[in-house]
Amino acid sequence: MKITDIEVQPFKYVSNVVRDTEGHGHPGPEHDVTGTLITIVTDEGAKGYGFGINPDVVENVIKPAVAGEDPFYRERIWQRLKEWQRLHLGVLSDRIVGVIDLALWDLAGRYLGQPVYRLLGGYRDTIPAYASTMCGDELPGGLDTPESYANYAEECVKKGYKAFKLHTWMPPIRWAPDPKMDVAACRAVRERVGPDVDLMVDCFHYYSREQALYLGRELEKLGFRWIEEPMDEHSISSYVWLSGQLDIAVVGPETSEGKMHTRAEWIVRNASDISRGGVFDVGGITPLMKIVHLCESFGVACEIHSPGAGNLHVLAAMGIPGEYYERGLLHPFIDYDKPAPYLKEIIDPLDGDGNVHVPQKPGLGIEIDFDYIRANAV
Ligand code: LLH
Ligand code: MG
Repeated sequence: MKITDIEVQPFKYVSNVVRDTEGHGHPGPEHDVTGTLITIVTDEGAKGYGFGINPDVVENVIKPAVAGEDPFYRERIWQRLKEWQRLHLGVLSDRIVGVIDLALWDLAGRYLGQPVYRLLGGYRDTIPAYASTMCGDELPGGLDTPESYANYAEECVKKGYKAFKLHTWMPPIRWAPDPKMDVAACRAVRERVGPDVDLMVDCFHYYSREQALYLGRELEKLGFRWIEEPMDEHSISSYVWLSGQLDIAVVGPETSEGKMHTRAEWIVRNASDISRGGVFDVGGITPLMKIVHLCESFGVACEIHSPGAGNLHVLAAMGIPGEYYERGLLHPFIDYDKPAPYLKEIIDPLDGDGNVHVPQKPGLGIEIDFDYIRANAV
């Protein structure tokens, strides 16, 4: 089998998530967004799908690297794209490599009539989820006060969630960041949901060592499960310093570049207690499984970053603790259960016990609404 083409179909849809000046998402007015559907096409009719690469990147970088390849040679294709990144990182991010890698896994699953997690080697088909909030805001009744976080946490627990993660306030909010406000929100949530719900925090990502230590020690008193990315992840020494002093688990790295190499360095330096990564942080399912096996070799748990089909299949194929699926980002004003207009259904419905179930359809199991995309083609 050979890859004969990679098609890109731009299309319009309406979104009500807006980005603030620092790039964080919040609820906002409806507006048009342009997306792209990526289709890997082969000479035998097998296809794999993904979203979100611009046509010029596909034309100038992806096609030269993968055209004519056997789509089942995922490792060779991934290694080649990684090599292309050395000189073309400006256009070929790990996110883009991840889209191609996921589309190749999707193609393999569709062709073989198997869900991706079974091709990876299945371990479980049900994964507990945590409710992961958007970053704090100043929307009345949204995520604007410690009490609002507590109200929302209570609502999530009523829906079945057994765990809740706060993304707290960050710039451009005038008074943020503020570790004391983070503690106030965490305390309000703990008091509201009681001792049996796992709680985590993902705060401003550029606190100083002292601010992060203060926050960590307060969270220990509140019985939090973990603290995530409180400092710039490029400073591994800062994380060694922090982890060495805290009892609460430090999770990371999440956004740091370097794929499995970075995770290996963090593990050998004891920079965190639990490792982290998601398919779009590290360049796909192929490298994320390497990270999972790396963690397993060192007896380190790995918490997977972000929702989505690729991460769900990896979680279902992990034989080591990667305890939770990150379901979000959630907000009281956003209906997460409503599928994006170009999808027929969401990938990760929540059951009443706070679990998500890995899709059993061939491939990644994303139900694409091809009619919608055709009707809204740009
Ligand atoms: O800063 C943000 O917007 C969030 O932290 C975001 O990156 C989110 O994906 C995350 O970190 N989840 O764990
Ligand atoms: Mg995070």
